Amino acid sequence: TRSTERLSYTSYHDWPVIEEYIDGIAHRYPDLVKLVNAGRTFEGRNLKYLKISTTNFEDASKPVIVIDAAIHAREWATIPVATWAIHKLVEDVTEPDLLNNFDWIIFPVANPDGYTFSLNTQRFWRKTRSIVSPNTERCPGVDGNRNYDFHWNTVGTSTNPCAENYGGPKAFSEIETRIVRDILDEHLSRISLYLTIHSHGSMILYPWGHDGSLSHNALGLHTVGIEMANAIHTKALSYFPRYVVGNAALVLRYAASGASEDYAHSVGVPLSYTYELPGGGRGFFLDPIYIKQVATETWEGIVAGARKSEIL
Ligand code: ING
Ligand code: ZN
Repeated sequence: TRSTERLSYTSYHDWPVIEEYIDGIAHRYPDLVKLVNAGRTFEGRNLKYLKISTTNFEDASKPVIVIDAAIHAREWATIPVATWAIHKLVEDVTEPDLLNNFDWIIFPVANPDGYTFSLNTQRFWRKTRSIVSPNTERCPGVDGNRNYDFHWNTVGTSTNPCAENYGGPKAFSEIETRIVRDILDEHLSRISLYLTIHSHGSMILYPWGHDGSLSHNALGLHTVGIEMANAIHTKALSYFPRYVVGNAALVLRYAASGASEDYAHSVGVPLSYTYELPGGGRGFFLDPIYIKQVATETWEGIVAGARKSEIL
């Protein structure tokens, strides 16, 4: 049964509830939203994303903004940020220019197997749940943010399947990352902004994360990053720390390769960022009382990033 309900922002929802919401949105707004069933996870869940367009997405007439969330299982707060973006583009349109001037691809739960395992079994689970060869049965899963094919398996990543940052047996071993790769590939010429939503740390990070060097578009990346952070701050709680904007490796003080943000930029997306949401003092356990706050303030950042991406 498809839900006609809006999603609540006072608690975390499990994957079936979010899946029903995604299906329901596509069903209720067929002129605006197209559901893409892009594949199945190792454990058999459907990997679903939404294409949102006021015209025909396939006309390829507008810039595209791509957002993914929850590639890391334990980063629960990233999911309501993605579903709130859907809500603001479809159910409660207060910024019509964002809908009229852009096409959107939103992939709200990139790793539903891992998310489900984190909800039910092991709160701090980060990876997917795939068993990539018989010898990894003891330690399933690959770190989706080390699995992209850009300087894959070189730094800040592990070849040990039991490690949290295991990069996988090869680049793009995971269906979850191949789907994002294929989205980028299919729409590359018109993707103006790519955001991968993580938690936590109140940071907006940009390439290159694998070595701390700056890209040809560093000035644009930094300028738009600051604009997004400033926009978030117009709605943020004074209790939350200010966002820090900068190169991923420099801000984090560790380099890591195979991340989606670096990959997207390497293939030609001009503006590519990792958002590290606020933890509200409790890290991955962002208190449910702050879900709505984080969802709404982060939306301001997305709005600012989209508008700036059009100008640059
Ligand atoms: N943080 C990211 C991680 O995968 C990151 C940070 C972004 C590293 C971009 C490298 C490049 O470690 C979280 N919270 O997962
Ligand atoms: Zn993460």
